[in-house]
Amino acid sequence: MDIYNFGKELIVKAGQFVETRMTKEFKVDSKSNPNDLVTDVDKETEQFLYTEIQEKFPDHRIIGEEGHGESITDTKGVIWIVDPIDGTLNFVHQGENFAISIGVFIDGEPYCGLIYDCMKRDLYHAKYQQGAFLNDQPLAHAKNEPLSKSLIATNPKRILREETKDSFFNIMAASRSVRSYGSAALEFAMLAKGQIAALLFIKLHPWDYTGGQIITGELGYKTTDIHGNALPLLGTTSVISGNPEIHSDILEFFKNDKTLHTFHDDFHNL
Ligand code: 2AM
Ligand code: CA
Repeated sequence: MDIYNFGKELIVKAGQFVETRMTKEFKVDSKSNPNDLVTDVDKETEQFLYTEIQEKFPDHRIIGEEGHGESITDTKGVIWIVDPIDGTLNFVHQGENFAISIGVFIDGEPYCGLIYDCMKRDLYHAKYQQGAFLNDQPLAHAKNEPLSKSLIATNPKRILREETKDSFFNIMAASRSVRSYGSAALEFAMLAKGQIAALLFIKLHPWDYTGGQIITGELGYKTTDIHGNALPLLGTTSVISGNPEIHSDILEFFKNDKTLHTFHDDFHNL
């Protein structure tokens, strides 16, 4: 079985694991701050993914949100970038609206992207240059719409800091309206379905965006950082994703925003 088909089966199995495990008691801890949560289910699901991938493909490497692959510093060979639960706050507070996210890269080049909304049993998947699908249905190509006619998604709490709030306010004011769903992976899934036209994040990790970037990339959506640069596979970055027209509209807003650029580059230690 090839990596893509193995990945599709694996992510659904991991979803079944989450669904079963969440019905039993689990511990909730905080990480970088009291609102940055991790549960036993996040850790056990990452371990499940890790063990299954290692068993099938011993030479593949795995980077996960909950600690796997922390020492990886190059992108040679096959790398699986996994988020066992994207939207942990939704998982804890709502018991839904979270997803498992996987991006697979070969020598740093995209190979396939997978996002599984296990509570809805919706699998979003794409193999590089072979189209993107929701379950068995092909997803439609991106339509160009300007910011003024678009719904955009962002995380209000993260952009409300002093250094970024004005820049993001200007974009929000220029859009039709703003949504926030609490899972970057599911917001990429909504972009893939054409339900929102753009996503804006000041800071994400590769496990939050690689699956979604590959899937939406197949449909003609563009994803870069606020400068218009390609996103890294290691480290943190800002993320602007959308149809080509809105992506360029948003970068235009940021172009001469020196305050934002300075804050951003310090924030990501560039
Ligand atoms: P997570 O649930 O896997 O942690 C919410 O807007 C999105 O931001 C989610 O995809 C969430 O991923 C991510 N997120 C949560 N905490 C974060 C942090 N400290 N830094 C960057 N992204 C974060
Ligand atoms: Ca996570």
